[in-house]
Amino acid sequence: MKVRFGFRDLEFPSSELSQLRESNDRLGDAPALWRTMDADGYLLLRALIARETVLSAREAVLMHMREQRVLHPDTPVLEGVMPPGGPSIRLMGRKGIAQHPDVLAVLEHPALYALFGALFGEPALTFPYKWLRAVGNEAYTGAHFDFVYMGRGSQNLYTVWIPFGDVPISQGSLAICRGSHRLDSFARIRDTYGRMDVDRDGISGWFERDPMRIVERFGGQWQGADYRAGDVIIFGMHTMHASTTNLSNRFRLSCDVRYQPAGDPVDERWKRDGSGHYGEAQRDMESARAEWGL
Ligand SMILES: O=C(O)CCC(=O)C(=O)O
Repeated sequence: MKVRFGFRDLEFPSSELSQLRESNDRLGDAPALWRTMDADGYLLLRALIARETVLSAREAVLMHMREQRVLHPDTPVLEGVMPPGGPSIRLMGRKGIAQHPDVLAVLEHPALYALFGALFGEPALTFPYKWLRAVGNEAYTGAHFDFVYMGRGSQNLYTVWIPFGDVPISQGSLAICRGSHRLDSFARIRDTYGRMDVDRDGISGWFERDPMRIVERFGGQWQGADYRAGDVIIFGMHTMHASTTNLSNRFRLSCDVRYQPAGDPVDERWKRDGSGHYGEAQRDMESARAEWGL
């Protein structure tokens, strides 16, 4: 299948973009899950959440989008078709549609609390802020570490990326650079960019707009997947990730949320009354990378 990654056209699966590995066979075995997380930098868990629960959340988001007039008027709402050149919509936050009960039923699903409770060996908490996204045609997310956006609290913080519906790779889905969290060839990136804070350091967040350049220069392996409603992918703050480009005429709906041990410090920006991001990017990534010799 032809996909676009950043602005390059690639085949999937291929040596450039291979298939993410599933870890469902390790569910219930926390040490085995940790071994996979340590080796690969992620856990892809299929059907962790009931499909119907995710589809109800998808419907709630799309009904909201229809009310906001961002969907193509002459198409079925549940397909989430965007009008040519239509407006985008901001969905993230601590209020509004991101906190709809059907949406929270997915993002704070008991299966996620149970999984993280087992992984941490203590109760888990999740940030009230929810990064709900409707990603339009030709849009994608550049390669980055999540640490730069939320690294002030727990050292044991994890992202869960959750597709709101079936999201084929050609519609823009999450891709991981396997090995980026541990390979020696990424050490300089982890020690420079990987210690930044977008608000404190006034830096733009994406390390690279052209994700394939990362593996060409530093090694690792980009991996992606076609996702189904109910699947989740979990990764740590220093796993390089990006999304493929949405080549369809339908919004890609997804949400990324964070889990950590409940007893650990929490990045104050993402608490119930936190500020969210407050800094402005003063430094572009190109000049920062030149200073770091990257
Ligand atoms: O959904 C996306 O396009 C980006 C998600 C992401 O960067 C994340 O989950 O940390």
